[in-house]
Amino acid sequence: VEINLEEQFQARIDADIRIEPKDWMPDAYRKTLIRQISQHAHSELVGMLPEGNWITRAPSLKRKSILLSKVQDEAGHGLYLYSAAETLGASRDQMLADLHSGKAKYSSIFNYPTLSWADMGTVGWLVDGAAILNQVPLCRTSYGPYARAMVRVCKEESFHQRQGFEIMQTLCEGAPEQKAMAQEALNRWWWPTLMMFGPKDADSPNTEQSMKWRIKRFTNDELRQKFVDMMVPQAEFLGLTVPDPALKWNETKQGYDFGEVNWEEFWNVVKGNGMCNKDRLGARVKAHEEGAWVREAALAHAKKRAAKAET
Ligand code: FAQ
Repeated sequence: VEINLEEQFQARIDADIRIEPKDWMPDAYRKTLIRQISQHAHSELVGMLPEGNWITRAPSLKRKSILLSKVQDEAGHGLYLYSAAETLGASRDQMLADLHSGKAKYSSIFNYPTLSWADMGTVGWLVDGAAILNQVPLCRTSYGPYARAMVRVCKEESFHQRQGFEIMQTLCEGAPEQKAMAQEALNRWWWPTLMMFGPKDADSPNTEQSMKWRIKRFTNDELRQKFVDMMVPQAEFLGLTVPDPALKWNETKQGYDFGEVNWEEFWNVVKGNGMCNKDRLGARVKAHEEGAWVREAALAHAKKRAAKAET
């Protein structure tokens, strides 16, 4: 019977019929989704920290209010994603406990420090650019609640990316010192952004199965290539230099050849030894603990209202 169910399940996937929470699904499909969606949710939450660092130091009121709402959007994305993971039977308390204990992963990119205002431009332009490339195909992922959450997330991400690019453009059209700041930020963020797409396909244990299940629509290397091809002309437009001496247009493949990512650095950051891993987790745990009274108050209020409704 089990084999039959599994065949039927794959046939639905192959026909591009969405899988919904109450449908039968293989345990491994459920597990993979909980893994990916919760990591994605954690990334949104931890991803608030590098930019949160600049809210009090934004160069103008306008820049401050834009940055503030961008960071709030990221909190919202985290909440949609935790809800999507809950439809698979994961508990939010457990997911958060796994993040706080260091057991759960989140994107390597958020373990790098944001050292100058130009980093706000670069994070918006490059990091959100990478996020969009990865997430637009996820609007067609096979699991319904994840796909639907991605639609709104992608709309907000494209606004984020535009605002990042606009910061870069302003810096690049400004004083030589401003342009130098933009270049310096690009130099630090370029390679870590390429790492966001994950290990090379040959070293990616999850890609093959996730492609069969249409959780992923493109492989890590395919998305990384698309990203380089999209970003190089934008860097040229800004008058910035991508810090990769191996970067070269390849006429045959109609795309750029580029250098090798430092995979040792990538795994080191994933394992928890990046520049900011300890700071980031520390800040999340502190925020969670300091927010305990809000959760308690909300619960007490809900109980009171339920009791009132009974009488
Ligand atoms: N960092 O076999 P694969 C954002 C792990 S965007 C840390 O290739 P998979 C928006 C991977 O989990 C960022 N770990 O895995 C924003 C796996 O470990 P596991 C978040 C990484 O899942 C912007 C192992 O390596 N976006 O937050 C990374 O098939 C600005 C082997 O890898 C998403 O999460 C990494 N970079 O492919 C917010 C998108 N890469 O679990 C604020 C959804 C890989 O077996 C400011 N996720 N690992 O122990 C995905 O598309 C996929 O999960 C990939 C990885 C592509 C990330």
